Amino acid sequence: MDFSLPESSFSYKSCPEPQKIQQKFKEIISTCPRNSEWTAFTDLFQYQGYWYTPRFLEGIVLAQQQFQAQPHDIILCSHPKTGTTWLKALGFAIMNRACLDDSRSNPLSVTTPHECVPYLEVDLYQNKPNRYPELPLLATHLPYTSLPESIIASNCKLVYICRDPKDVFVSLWHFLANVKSKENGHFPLEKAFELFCQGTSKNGPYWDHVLGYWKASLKWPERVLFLKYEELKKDPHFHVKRLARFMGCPFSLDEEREGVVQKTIELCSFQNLKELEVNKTGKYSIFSSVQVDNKKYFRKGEVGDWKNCLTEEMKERLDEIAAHKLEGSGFTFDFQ
Ligand code: PAP
Repeated sequence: MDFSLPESSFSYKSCPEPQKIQQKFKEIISTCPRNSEWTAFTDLFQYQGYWYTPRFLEGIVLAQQQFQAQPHDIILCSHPKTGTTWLKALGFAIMNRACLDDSRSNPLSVTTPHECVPYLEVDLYQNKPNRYPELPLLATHLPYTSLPESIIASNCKLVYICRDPKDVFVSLWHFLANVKSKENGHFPLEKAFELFCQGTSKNGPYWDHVLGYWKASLKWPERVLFLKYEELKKDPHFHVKRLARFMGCPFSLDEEREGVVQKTIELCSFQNLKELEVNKTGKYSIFSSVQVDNKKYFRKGEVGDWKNCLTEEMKERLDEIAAHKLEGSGFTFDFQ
């Protein structure tokens, strides 16, 4: 596969009526519920039951209006901080395993996983085509019920990853912690926790996000693969093979014998990715004016790090909320 990024290879329809979409976005943002307590850059806006920053919301409206999924597309879906970066790396490595041996030209060694697999809502919004033309992988933080209609209609495959809510919250809080709040102070853990519990956090409520994909995976198991971060950590060999099979590119017996599964796991491991120069010093442009240090996507990569941040009371509360919200669904988190 040619790993050079073409200037304009996007498979999205070019936007025929930008003003109409801009108008729709303005209408939505002027009428939807608004919350001023969430930290950092801006208020959050509630759209179709979930909370977003205005920039993401604009990208979502664009994606919903414009995105044309292809039947062979594979969309990597997740709530923020549940293992997106890892899943992007694994998806990319599995699909391109025949050409990843040369570490100098291997994209996963020289670019961050976020550049290997673009975000649907972010990249559409940015209008900066950066999709590998032969690679059917895209990622999104959108909840199942807000996915563009063409994704559902095209029958393309979805892979979802979820994680213990306590670790999701702690990861999210650390990510935001050194971003200044509107009052120019840090975002207090207790305040962030309260909002996360209420579901008023970026892309929240988290449990609704999980439930949407969980139900879809029960209904259409051949179309929606549901993964848990904790299970992937515990038995990467099993789940990486499962992922490859689901994506339509199973590992052959020869590949298994030659250790290709293990190599893929090691290439995408937290330790390997974290130590790469690009992930230690590089930056990822979420939007043209917002750059994030790549190293912020590689903090600890552990199961149960919440124990270093949350009190027993906070643990009980979050576990209880999650158990209550998921009651009757047949789904449980792997609580640690
Ligand atoms: P995003 O939604 O902003 O892209 P996402 O990748 O979903 O973030 O989550 C980041 C978390 O995944 C971080 O967790 P932590 O804060 O608890 O440490 C990050 O360390 C972890 N992570 C990143 N890459 C990997 C990996 N290869 N293996 C395991 N965990 C990883």
